[in-house]
Amino acid sequence: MTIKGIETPCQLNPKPKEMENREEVKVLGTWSSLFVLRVRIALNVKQVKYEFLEEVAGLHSKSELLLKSNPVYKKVPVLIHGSNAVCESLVILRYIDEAFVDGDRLSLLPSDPYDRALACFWACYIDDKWFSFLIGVIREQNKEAKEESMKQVQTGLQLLEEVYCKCTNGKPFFNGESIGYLDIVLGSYMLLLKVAEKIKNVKFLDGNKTPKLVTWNQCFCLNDDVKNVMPQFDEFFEYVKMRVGGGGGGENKKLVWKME
Ligand SMILES: N[C@@H](CCC(=O)N[C@@H](CS)C(=O)NCC(=O)O)C(=O)O
Repeated sequence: MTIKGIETPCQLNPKPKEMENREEVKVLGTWSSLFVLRVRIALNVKQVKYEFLEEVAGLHSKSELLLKSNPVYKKVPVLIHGSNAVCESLVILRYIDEAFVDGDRLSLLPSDPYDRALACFWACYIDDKWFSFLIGVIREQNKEAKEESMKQVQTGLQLLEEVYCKCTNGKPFFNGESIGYLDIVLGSYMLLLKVAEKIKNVKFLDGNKTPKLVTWNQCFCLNDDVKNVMPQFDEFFEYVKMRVGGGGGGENKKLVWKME
C-alpha cells in the first residue's frame, strides 16, 4: 500500500474481515531480538498458534518478506495474520489483544480505559526512556555517562516498583493474575538487565531496593509462556558481547567490551 509515495505495512492478499480470526499467524523475527520475544510471549499467553519465520540473526541480509511487510522500518518483529502485516512490537501486542478475543482467551490490557492508558504510558516510558539508559550501561564508553545510565536504570526500577504496587493489588503481575501488556514490555528486557548486571558486577534488581519487582521477575521468567521462548542467558550474553564488541559489523566497531 502506498500513501503519497510512502510505502506502509501492507495487506499482502486481503481477505474478508470475518475470515481473519481463523487465518494463519506468522512471526518474522530473530531468536535474539527482545522485541520479537514480546510478540512470542503475547501469542503464547493468548494461546494463538503461530509459525516462527527466523531471519538471519544480526539481520545482515533481510528477507524479501520482511522488506515487503515492513517497508518503513525494515525491522523485526512483524506479525503476519492472514494477509495483514503488523509492525512495531507495541502495536503488535495491542493488535494481538484485540484480534484474538474468542473463547476464554486472557486479556493483555486492562478493561478499564484509564488503567489501559496507564499501562500504555508506562510501556512508552520503558521503551523511550528506561531502555536507553539500560543500553547506556552496556554500550556507553564515557565513564560519567555510564555512571549516570546506571543511576537512571536503578531510579527507573524504583519508579516501576511503585507502579507495580499500585497496579497489582497483591497479585503476581502488573496485569493481575495473568501476564499482560506491561509485564511483557518490561519483562522482555530482563535478560538484557541481567547482561548489564554481569558486565557491571552489580545487582540492579535488588531485594532491598525493589523487592516486589524481584518477585515479579521470578514469576515472569518461570512462567511457561515466557520460559519456552526466552533465549538462553549464556547464548544471549555472547550475542550481545559480539554486537557491542563489533563482531556484528556496522556502527559498533569502535566500542570496547569491558567487564568490571
Ligand atoms: N521499535 C521497534 C524496534 C524493533 C527493532 O529494533 N528490531 C531490531 C532487532 S532487535 C531490528 O530489526 N534491527 C534491524 C535493523 O535495524 O535494520 C519495535 O518495538 O518493534
